[in-house]
Amino acid sequence: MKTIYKVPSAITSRDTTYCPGCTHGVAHRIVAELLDETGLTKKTVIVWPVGCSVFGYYFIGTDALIAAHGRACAMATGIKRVHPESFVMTYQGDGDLASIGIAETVHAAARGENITTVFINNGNYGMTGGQMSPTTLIGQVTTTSPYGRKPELNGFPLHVPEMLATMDGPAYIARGALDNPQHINQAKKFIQKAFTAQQKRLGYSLVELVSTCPTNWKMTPVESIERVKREVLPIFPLGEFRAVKGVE
Ligand SMILES: Cc1ncc(C[n+]2csc(CCOP(=O)(O)OP(=O)(O)O)c2C)c(N)n1
Ligand code: SF4
Repeated sequence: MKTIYKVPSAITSRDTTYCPGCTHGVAHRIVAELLDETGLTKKTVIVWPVGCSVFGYYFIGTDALIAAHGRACAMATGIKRVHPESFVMTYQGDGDLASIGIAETVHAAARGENITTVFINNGNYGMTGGQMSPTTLIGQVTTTSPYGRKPELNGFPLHVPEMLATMDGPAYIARGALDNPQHINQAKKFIQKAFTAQQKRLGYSLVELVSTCPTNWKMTPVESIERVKREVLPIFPLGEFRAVKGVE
């Protein structure tokens, strides 16, 4: 029988720790497929965050470190500068990257560090029980916004790609989503371009992935996918926000 779909070799045999319907697993899969396709697995170092993907090194078989909460881009900067021949990625949630780690992210982007970030935006702090994060939507109920996020109290959602795209350092900035096959294929293409940016030493690259957290959203997996389409994508539009010459 012809094999038309198989587990990428960069994925390990460990069962993941993710909840049913969580799109962290989908994000892992497309990163692993690209590592296979580019032949980069053996020279890759992934800096994992604090958050639900803290055990990511069990699931994707590259060299790996875990950064203190939010510090992934700072750690990746050091690794890449000391080992410029390595392919260096960070994988971070919205609490990790956009809250406690926003300074490290912005300055890595401003410096044009030759590293790649995969940014999982599920609109809350998943691991710690669903607190409000910088990307929580206006009106969204979380454990720390029980009456819904209010702009006068909590401010507005942070649009990380749009913000970074105003800077000179980044080579490639995009936002994809993981809610349907078309979007997953598009997200993979975006990450492939981010990989190209680093391989050609063009500067910092980041791809945000609009993701689900059914457990803390208190929804079924199907309801959480429907919520992404209905509520999240109108606020976080998909597309490429910056691509310098040479990224393809
Ligand atoms: C310095 C520090 N502050 C706070 C925490 C607690 N903490 C652990 S995970 C987390 C949030 C993770 O949320 P996110 O980055 O959105 O990732 P997700 O779990 O949703 O994938 C927090 C606040 C910590 N571990 N270290
Ligand atoms: S808590 Fe949310 S982000 Fe964490 S594994 Fe479960 S569904 Fe995924």
